[in-house]
Amino acid sequence: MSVLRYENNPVLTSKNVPFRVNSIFNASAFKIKDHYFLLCRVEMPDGRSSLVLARSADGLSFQVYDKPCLTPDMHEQFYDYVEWGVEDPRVTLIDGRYYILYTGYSKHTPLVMMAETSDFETFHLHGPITEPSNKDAALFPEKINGFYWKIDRPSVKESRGEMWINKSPDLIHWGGHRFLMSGREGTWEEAKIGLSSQPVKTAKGWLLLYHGVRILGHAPIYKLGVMLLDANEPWRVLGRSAHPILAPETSYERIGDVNNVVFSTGWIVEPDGEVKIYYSGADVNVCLATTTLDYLLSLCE
Ligand code: M1P
Repeated sequence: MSVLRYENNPVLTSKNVPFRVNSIFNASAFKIKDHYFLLCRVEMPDGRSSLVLARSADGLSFQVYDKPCLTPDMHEQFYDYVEWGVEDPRVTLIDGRYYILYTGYSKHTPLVMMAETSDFETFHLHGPITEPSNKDAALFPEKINGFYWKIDRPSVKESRGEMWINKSPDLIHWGGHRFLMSGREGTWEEAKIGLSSQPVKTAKGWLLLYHGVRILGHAPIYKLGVMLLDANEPWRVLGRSAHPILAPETSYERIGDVNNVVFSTGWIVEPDGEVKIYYSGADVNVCLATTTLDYLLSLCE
């Protein structure tokens, strides 16, 4: 087994969006009943990003909604922190409600915002839940040791790129910050790493997708890896893939707004153990690759 690209990739491009955008990419993925949903980042003509939903009956063919559901202008008292866009959503279902962690981009540099919804029509906006600079964040889907847990990536501009983990009694107040993982020197992930998709509970621990970056010449190459955290002590890394599980190879991953990027913010684990990884190529589309939970876990041994 390996990770297989869907033959009809990309599943979404700007041509599938029923309003004017520069691009659609970096989609979080989840299922409601038997329907598949992607919460996608759309870069609007002015260069600022918003979030829009897309829906599918089979996880392959998606219909994009006719307008964004979350925009910078909807943020009212938090506008200062999202003035330049809302980006890269990661959705986690906790106790029947959807919590979206996303990047708020502004003159303050990126930080992590949180919104809560049950229907993706009305949102309770919690505002920033980290200080700047921070991004690449997602919540765990359940309490562990009596606390909610979050992974994020504090970074001062581009000079740091490590994943950290922290906990909260109420999803608002965060503490207990711990270093989680950095990129391995001299490898595909040496420049920086960050969480890709929300943690998934398995019999062996918490499985996570992450991205690693290496700079070749002056340009970054983004690839995907997997890692496994202890079920009860999620700050303990049990294993990680030695090699990337997906790297830019095809023209739709090699050429775009940012060349040589595969970047994911969402995956779905099916009841039979199939894993659908939704990812973006070159920051201009949404693509699909499939694999199995067993294969990804075997890479973390
Ligand atoms: O261009 C690839 C990605 O670069 C950034 O991600 P990170 O800060 O983790 O390196 C983000 O701008 C992301 O949106 C983009 O896809």
